[in-house]
Amino acid sequence: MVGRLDTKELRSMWSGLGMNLELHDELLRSSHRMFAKTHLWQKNRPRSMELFDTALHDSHGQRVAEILDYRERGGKSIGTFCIYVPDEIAHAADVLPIPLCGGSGWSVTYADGKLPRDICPLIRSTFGMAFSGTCPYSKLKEYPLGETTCDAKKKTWDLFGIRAMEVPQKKNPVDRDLWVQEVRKFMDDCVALTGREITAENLRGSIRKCNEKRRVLSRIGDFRKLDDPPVSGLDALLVSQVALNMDVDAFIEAGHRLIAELEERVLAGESAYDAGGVRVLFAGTPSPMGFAKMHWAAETSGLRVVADESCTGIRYYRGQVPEDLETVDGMVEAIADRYFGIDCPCFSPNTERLDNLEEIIREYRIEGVVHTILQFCHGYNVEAGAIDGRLSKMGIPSLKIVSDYSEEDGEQMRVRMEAFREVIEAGRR
Ligand code: BJ8
Repeated sequence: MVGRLDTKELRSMWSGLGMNLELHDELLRSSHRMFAKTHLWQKNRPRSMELFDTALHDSHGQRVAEILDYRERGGKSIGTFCIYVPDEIAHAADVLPIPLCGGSGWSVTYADGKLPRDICPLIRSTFGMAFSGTCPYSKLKEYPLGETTCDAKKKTWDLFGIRAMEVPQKKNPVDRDLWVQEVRKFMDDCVALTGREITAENLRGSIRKCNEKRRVLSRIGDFRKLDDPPVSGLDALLVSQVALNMDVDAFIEAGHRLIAELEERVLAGESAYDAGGVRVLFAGTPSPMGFAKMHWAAETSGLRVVADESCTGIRYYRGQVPEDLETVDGMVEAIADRYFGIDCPCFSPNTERLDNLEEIIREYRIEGVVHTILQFCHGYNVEAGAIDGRLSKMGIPSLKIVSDYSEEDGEQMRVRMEAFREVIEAGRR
């Protein structure tokens, strides 16, 4: 357990990691300003959201100190960029997966010159942080591990010599076999890093822990199905964002505290929202902090974001791994199958996603869908057309917004969200 670091100690830690302190101060100022704007206007937040606010602010500070301490005690870690990397296996081998996806508009231009400007801002932002010396995790890993999802990512791994797991592009039996082999290889690589043998017992323990984390997220999601959700879409998104990097045990504990409070709020009839509002689903690319402006624009325009289907939403926690399997082999296959079920648009065809969306729309009584798409993400952008085909059969209106992590278009987005709310309200009459 690492004691809480004061400002002087944090700065000395960042210097020790070779970071550019001046630029990092700028990055922190920009993130804090953005967070205050997008989240702190909310009037009736659950008290326990403080735990997640702190975890978010700690992601470049106290969390880094925890990981440094863990590594000094002999622990190993790898950097990841996608939810296809199976946490269960990494944890069972005592390897800590650190999510490296950037999500700040501030760092995007620092990738210019090394990456084209007309590719996804998620990739530019991630590498912009590394190139500007503002990513505290640059030195905190044995290696970064990419994955063969979209073209922009694949070519970036090639350019910088980053190894990658092969995620197949189709879901036929032959693709499933390939994926199981990749997961086995990942296990061998993790074991080679730490020398810790993976036994049925430690793998089962790791499966249970990851399942519990998903159960917590799913339970928080369930509260959003209520007529008057006790937690806002903005705060539910924050919980998911934090879940990616927070220590798993600490996250589970904080999640249970939030759940207990939400139960009390439901009994007391306390909602996160004012009366009225239209229930919408956000569908599309992952939403790191730089994209929370979309939730802000919606929830300050009378829309209630009651479900997120993205990798910072239901896609991250849907599907569990059975906990009663006997052998390591059986567990590895079950883990591979759970991850193979993820419905990312990198798959062709991806009808699973349409079916999953239909189910979410029914369960959460969705009145409209907002496609939130990161600029230059062709997978999500093109797939929105297929989704709209399914939505029109269900009589559900949709709105597509393509944007990046910059702050400039926030007001313009609010105008579009307000107009969308009016369309849905008019349809109710
Ligand atoms: S499972 S969505 S985390 S790949 S937004 S970099 S796809 S151009 S992030 Fe993703 Fe895994 Fe799929 Fe989820 Fe490319 Fe699109 Fe950028 Fe993306």
